[in-house]
Parts: sequence; C-alpha cells; structure tokens
Amino acid sequence: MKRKLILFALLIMATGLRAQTLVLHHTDGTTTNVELSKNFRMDVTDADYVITLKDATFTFSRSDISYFTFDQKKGDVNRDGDVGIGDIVAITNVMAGIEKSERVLERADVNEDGQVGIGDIVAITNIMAGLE
Ligand SMILES: [Ca+2]
Ligand SMILES: [Ca+2]
Repeated sequence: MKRKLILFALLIMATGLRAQTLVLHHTDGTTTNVELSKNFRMDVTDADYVITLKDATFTFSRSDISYFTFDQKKGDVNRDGDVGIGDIVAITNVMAGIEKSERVLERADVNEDGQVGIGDIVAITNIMAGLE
C-alpha cells in the first residue's frame, strides 16, 4: 500500500504543475482569465505584458493591469486543472504523511475545517458528483 502511495505521489509531482489560471485584474475592476499551459512565458515590455502560450499570445497594456493572481479550482489539490481521483490520492498522501508540502496541505483542506481528513475526501466526491 505504501509503495503504491509513493508511486502516486511521484505521478502527482510530475503532473502537479500543469493547468493553472492566471487572473489579470484590470484597473477598471474587471478581470481576464488566461488558462496557462505548462510552458508559458510572460514578457514585460515598456508598454505591455505579453503572455505566450503554446498556441496563443495575449498582449495586455501595462497601464490597464493593476495586479495578477493565480486562480485555483476548489478541490484541485494536485493542480491538474480538474477535480478527480488524483485529488483524492493527493489527500490520502497528506493523511499518510507522504506529502508534507505546506501548499499541498493548504489545498488538501478542501472543506476548510483546518484539518486534512476523510471530510476532505467527501468534499471532493461531492464536487465530482456536482453536489458542491
Ligand atoms: Ca486535480
Ligand atoms: Ca478539511
């Protein structure tokens, strides 16, 4: 069992940085979401932020942007962009003490009760079932 969990942990480490959403907060209070691919770059020119993805380029005027944040789907513990079985495995790894990263621990507390436990797995299954 433990060996299996370690393999899962390695798999999660390999895929954990995949999909993420960059949220651009405009000076007028609106936001734009850009789904980032694994390899993206952002260039800052005198006038613009230029975000280059695998198959697209976005240009935003620097004077229109207040700040950036990264958005994260509730329950997407392993940050692959979806809520699924991999997130349950990630929570199990936290519960087993295999995963100790602060940031993963934070994301693993899906029901926000301050602990990582069976309640978070229930929360994930509820999200998967469309109940939450
Ligand atoms: Ca996930
Ligand atoms: Ca919890």
